[in-house]
Amino acid sequence: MDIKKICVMGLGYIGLPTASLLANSGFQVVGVDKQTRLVKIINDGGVHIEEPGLKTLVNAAVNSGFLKACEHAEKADVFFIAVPTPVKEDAGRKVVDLSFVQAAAEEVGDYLQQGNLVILESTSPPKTTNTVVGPLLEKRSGLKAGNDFYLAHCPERVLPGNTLKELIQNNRVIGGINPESAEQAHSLYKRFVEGKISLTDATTAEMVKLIENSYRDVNIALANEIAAICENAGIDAWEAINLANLHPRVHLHQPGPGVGGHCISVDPWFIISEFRDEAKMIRLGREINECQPAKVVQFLNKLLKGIKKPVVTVMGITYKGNIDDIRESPALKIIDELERIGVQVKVYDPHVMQFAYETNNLKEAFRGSDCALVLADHDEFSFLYPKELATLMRTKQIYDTRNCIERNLWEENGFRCYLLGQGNEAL
Ligand code: SAJ
Repeated sequence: MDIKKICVMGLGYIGLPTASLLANSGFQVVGVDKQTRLVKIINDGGVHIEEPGLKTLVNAAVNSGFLKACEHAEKADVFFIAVPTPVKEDAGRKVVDLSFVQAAAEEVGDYLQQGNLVILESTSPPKTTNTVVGPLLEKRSGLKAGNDFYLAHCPERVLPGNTLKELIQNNRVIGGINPESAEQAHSLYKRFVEGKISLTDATTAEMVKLIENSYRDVNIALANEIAAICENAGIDAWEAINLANLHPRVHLHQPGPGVGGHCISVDPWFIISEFRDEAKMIRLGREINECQPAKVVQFLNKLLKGIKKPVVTVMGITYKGNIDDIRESPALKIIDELERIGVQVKVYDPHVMQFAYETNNLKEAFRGSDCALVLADHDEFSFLYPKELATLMRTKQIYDTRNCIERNLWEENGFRCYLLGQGNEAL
């Protein structure tokens, strides 16, 4: 198949890096997004998300004329669908919201031609490619999937914060609706992927992606449970987990204030909602992780006991460190709950410019505070100067839920330091 032009539906955390990588690989790329503001930013060579190296890549792609952003699809040889698949509440149950995938598939269907290849990259429940995307494409185009055009699912696997490297280096799984579709997708991916590419059917590929994120969610839940046990037993969970991980067949993840982001906190629901009887452990993992923010507030409450009109400085509101993404961040639940119980919250996050709550500069966030609460492990936090911050605070305490601060330094400057997952006899 001679590929000259590629249309990428969705210019978010996956679509934009993919589109710019393809453009810089010499393909003519049209990136499609429904947000006018975003289309303009990209066509001006800018980016709307923080991701190392992305701005340079987008700038080069736009300036070379190989990438343009539009609000509507165009005829092309290949179509990528990289739109969000969030969860929604339906009769009290969390189920996948496929509306963005459906809308993208319908639009692609309008431009689809004989011999084209369509690739679904969005994380999707098993059978979505075969029973949702395929039929919509067929209906809108009048063509037959597998005969007139190729269709494959190739789930994205990149880690935000390391996207550009992982887009090229990660191993990939490609699932075709038939072997020819998988082969066609393979011939495209091998032009920019250095990792191993494995071919399978579309439904297996969908399941593989959900298994990966469910594995990580359950593993983090186990770490969070171990943290609670260690707190009770007066042991440092971080040390215990690190030591256990020295075993060649143990790979425990880290505890924290909860699991956020648009993937790990979302994707396990795609399995739970469809396989209610079977997905027992995956559900429990989700429940444990969803309870972490409440546990953080519970512990914080002990530190604020006896303080009238307590003030807390939240350090980092993103779902993890060194990114600007606040989607599903545990910080949101924690701040809401603190405000509900009458704690004044001051937010400091050097990565986030816009937030539902007012963000403060560093000094303002620490002024009059009774406890600093570290929720995201931004690198900047290890360069803070506790001596100066100590003079601003009313009560010198810091509660680190990520094990990322230079504890000795804070203690030397008069702070009482608390760590999630570490037993503390004084409390
Ligand atoms: N977290 C912990 N403890 C850990 C690791 C993570 O509490 O040991 C928390 C983080 O703080 C964060 C959440 O989990 O709140 C998720 O972060 P993450 O770094 O585990 O994952 P994501 O959501 O940024 O990206 C994941 C990745 N999946 C896997 O590693 C299996 C990525 O490769 C996927 O492409 C991405 O989901 C996705 O788009 O599905």
